[in-house]
Amino acid sequence: MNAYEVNFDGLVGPTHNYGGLSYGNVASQSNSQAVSNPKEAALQGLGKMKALMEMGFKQGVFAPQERQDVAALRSLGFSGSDAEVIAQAAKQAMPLLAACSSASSMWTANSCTVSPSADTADGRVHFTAANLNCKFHRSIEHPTTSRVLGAMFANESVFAHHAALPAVGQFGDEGAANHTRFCKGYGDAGVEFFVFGRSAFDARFPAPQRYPARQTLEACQAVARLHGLGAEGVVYAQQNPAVIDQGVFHNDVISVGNGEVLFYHEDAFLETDKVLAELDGKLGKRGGRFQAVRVPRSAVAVEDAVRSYLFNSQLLSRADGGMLLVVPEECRGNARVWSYLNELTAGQGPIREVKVFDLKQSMQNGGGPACLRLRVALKENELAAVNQGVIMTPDLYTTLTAWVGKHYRDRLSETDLADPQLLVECRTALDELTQILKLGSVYPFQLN
Ligand code: SUG
Repeated sequence: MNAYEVNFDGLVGPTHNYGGLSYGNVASQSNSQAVSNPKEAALQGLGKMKALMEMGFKQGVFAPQERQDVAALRSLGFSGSDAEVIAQAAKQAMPLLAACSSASSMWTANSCTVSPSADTADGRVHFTAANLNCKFHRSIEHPTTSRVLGAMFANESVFAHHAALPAVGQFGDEGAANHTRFCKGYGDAGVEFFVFGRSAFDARFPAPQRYPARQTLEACQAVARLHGLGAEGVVYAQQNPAVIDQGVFHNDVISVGNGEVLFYHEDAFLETDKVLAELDGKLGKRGGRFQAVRVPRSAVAVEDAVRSYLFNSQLLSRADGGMLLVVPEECRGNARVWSYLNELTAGQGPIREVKVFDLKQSMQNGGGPACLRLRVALKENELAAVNQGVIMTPDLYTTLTAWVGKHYRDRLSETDLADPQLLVECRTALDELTQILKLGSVYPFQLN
């Protein structure tokens, strides 16, 4: 049976702004308080989805969340009407209002971890929503994420959904941003690669000194158990704490994998040789030939990787067997990275082509091409079971572009987050979106 990788990209929500909310994420911190352009952000994301669809890749859309999150503000003690809640928060605790206004659900690589059916004990595609427990503004995403995932992948005979892990730092889970799957073909049993930043229960593992390690070993192990993955199909690796301290807050900022290929920076992991040997051995037993493309620090320093987001790229299999790397414009803007990429594609390796996209609005919050997409490997019958309302088509692209044009602002500053009209605009837009994407009622609000 044919199988495909489908990329479900987050549609940027109407409140996209620069809140400076993510300590340890260099871009988020350095663009704090800048004025954002939500309309441009959404159109940049849609532009990438359309381009990939036109290149023949299967593309889906992942709906944004309602923000400002009035229910979260109420849980923190603000009260009255929705407008009063927002006004009180703006007056007394602007950082909380900013956190409850973030459009961060756009980075769907953090929505959940997915195990394709060929890897799982019960032969279903498994999803575990990520608790995103390290940052308050992200920790409020998972209940709605679970509802949206349930509406996209609704058929219980082929899809299994797990709630987020317990919401404590010991089970800190950032979803697919720290998870890669290697396989010969998308429908074959693969090797799932879980990368963690620290262990919560075993002091023998080192931890970063400066910035938080968001993903724990124990979270990775719990997800593997929930998904029914056998030990022969799983490899765990620790991220190098030194790179976390340089701003590599997720593993997808320092490596990306697809098919039989891992594209990684030489400083990405601890015990790299051992990790690569295990991947090679386990993929070999599943009929694959593991290929590691190592980027030396002499060619690209970690700092350049963090600035350009070279590794936060999408590594895609073309029909001819070669691979395409989808990178952000910032890679072309970095002379060392760009010259490395030119050498890479001129060589004999598996990566043959580079395509550049302008995703500046998202990039300024630390979200590149790979953050914006959730990969789901699906067999033909599973793809047919997906809610077809979320599959990108030329018509859907046209509809969504018009929807953004109608509902989104082209300028949002911190003071605008205090505007109760923003909430009305967001609810009106999302109400229409649930009909466009055929999602049913996935949002907590009710329009009167
Ligand atoms: O969690 N930025 C996100 C970026 C997520 C990137 N995702 C992956 N690497 N897969 C984060 O740090 C910044 C929001 C703000 O500052 O307004 C933010 O949440």
